[in-house]
Amino acid sequence: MLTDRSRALYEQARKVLPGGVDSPVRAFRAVGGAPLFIQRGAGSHIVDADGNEYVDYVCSWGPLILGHAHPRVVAALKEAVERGTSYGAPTELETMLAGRIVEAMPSIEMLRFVSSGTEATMTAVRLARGFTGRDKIVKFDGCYHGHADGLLVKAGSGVLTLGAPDSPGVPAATAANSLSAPYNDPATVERIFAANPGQIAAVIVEPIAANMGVILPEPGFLDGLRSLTQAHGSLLIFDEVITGFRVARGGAQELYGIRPDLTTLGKIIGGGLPVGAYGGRADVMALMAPLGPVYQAGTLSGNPLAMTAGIATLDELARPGVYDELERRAAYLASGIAGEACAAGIPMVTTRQGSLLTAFFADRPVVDYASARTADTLRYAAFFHAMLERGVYLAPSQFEAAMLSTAHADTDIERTIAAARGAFQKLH
Ligand code: KE4
Repeated sequence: MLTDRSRALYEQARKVLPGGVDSPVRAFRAVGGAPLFIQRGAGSHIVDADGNEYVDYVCSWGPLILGHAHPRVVAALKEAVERGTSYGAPTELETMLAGRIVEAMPSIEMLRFVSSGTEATMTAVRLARGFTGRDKIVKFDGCYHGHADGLLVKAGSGVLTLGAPDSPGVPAATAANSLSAPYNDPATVERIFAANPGQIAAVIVEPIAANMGVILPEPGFLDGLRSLTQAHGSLLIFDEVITGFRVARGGAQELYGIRPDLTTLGKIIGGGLPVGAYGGRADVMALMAPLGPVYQAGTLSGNPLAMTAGIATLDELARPGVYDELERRAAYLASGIAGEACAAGIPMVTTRQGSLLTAFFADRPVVDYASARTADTLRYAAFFHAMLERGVYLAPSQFEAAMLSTAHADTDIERTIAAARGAFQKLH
């Protein structure tokens, strides 16, 4: 597989961008080798700078649930860009996209758009602190909520991939207000509340963890958090930046029937353009400036092009049967890969919810950060490269999720399963 052009571009990039990338997980540090520079995407495929084509299971880390350059999204953007790119003033588009989100997630009575998931979670935490007058928050080991200071404590995704769950530069005083518990461990959360009476503003959780690989909530976990936060006058924040419109139209809160106080969104609601959102109870959102005293602002918040891409994406997702089809194809993929691993005698644990999945090179159930860390990351790295050579682009880290789009056809799944068969032979 020729990658000379990517390598040359990587050398140029490294001279001006730290690590040659604008987001660490793209640097292939966890799997070794140099990152591929991508030239274009179409449907379920991407093409790199050397012309190599791959079935893409990163999907831009989640936004592209319709695949690359979906005709409906492209047409809407082409038409919108002729009217300008940003006004710094309200547009009807924001109300239109907000209406679609509120209709899909009834717990969100009001919301505000920002430009990234990080901005959404950072602001949701500030709002919870403003609403409760309390400073402490509870998060979970291995969950990732973007790179705001207080949330880079025992975080997942890129920080976990780089083996540095806590980042330098976060003041100790800030980190001290972020208490972290093991995922799927409500008893520890209970102990944290007992030890910090009247001090916890919120619990923020990925209702399905997807930043230490995909880990499903065990029965009672999310209900337990809902009851605990209610009992202690704290807010429950569901970080659905990945799961929102991914695992169901109404996100994980629809699947599990939980009504959080605040929800954060991103990725899919922007259709591949920069968007985040936070929202929830109207009485809580009423604290946001200019209505109330809690401040948050953004030059490109509610950007008309991003709103346009989001509206086109959510409208396409509203078609009957879209999620059933995603479920069928993802189940086919997961069972196919698991079957090949079993046939090759390679221990593998596959976790999946809809079109969000992870194949752990592990020999025991993966239910939290500690068990996720038992996965054989060297074997994952070898698998990653063997799949790349066979035209399949997986997440360059064991601790990320694979995602399918509506563009992934059965032929893509069959090609991927065949590639896995060959890759597993190489792993012996
Ligand atoms: P962004 O600031 O990257 O838009 O969103 C932060 C964020 C918040 N919450 C959850 C649950 C998230 O997964 C993320 C970001 N996800 C990672 C991938 N696991 C983004 C990829 C990257 O960092 O390059």
